[in-house]
Amino acid sequence: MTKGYFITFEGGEGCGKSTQIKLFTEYLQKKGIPCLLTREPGGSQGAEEIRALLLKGDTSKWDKITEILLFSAARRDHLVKKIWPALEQGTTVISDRFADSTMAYQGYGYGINEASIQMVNDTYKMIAGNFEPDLTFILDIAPEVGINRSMARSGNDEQRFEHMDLTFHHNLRNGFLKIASQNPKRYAVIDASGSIDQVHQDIIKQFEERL
Ligand code: Z5A
Repeated sequence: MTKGYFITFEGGEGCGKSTQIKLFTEYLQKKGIPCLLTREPGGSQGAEEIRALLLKGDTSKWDKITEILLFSAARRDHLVKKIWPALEQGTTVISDRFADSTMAYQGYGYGINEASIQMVNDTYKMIAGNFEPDLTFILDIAPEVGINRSMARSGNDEQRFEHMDLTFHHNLRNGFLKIASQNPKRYAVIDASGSIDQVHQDIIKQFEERL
């Protein structure tokens, strides 16, 4: 049996990942491609429990190393319980965030810190070896626009990272662009400032050209 593709969506706050993933999944389903939609942090029962620890509460709740370890523990559970078994069965897995978020948020968000970047890389190797997504979409948007979009939504108490200062969000955006520039074959940077339909069309174009 052929393995499924692993496709991830990344980007800063309110870049429109959830909106675009839903449209992309519908597009794959119409083509008859079996697919599974999941998210990080979370996606498996244990990882969803860790998600609540990470996303609720004060911005300074965890020190940086603890935060990297918690995201990584959640990712390991998600890989073992959900992502790897689905890929083995030939299902294409689409994840709303994955390991590039750890590099961008925990590695670059607080300002470039070689020790944190090294730790993010080392921890990933420990939990996942050489496994990586086949394709990653980075939805790029000015932080001011993205934060306004996400703050406009009501009833969301998972706002620990939205409350980081603007410098953090600019570091984050630059971090994602730096990650993408290191491997243009795997990363497709999408301008997320256009309309929902424009962004969707760009994603489909990149997907068809690359996979
Ligand atoms: N995090 C981390 O630090 N380290 C890690 O390793 C991982 C995660 C895995 C949870 O992620 C947090 O965890 C995240 C990083 C951190 N930081 N935060 N917060 P999340 O994915 O659950 O949360 P999020 O990034 O904030 O996603 P979101 O709020 O769900 O936003 P989104 O998925 O990017 O956008 P959306 O829900 O599709 O759209 C937001 C709003 O904009 C909504 O009202 C839409 O209708 C609207 N929208 C969408 N597209 C458009 C366009 N094109 N035009 C106009 N309006 C639009």
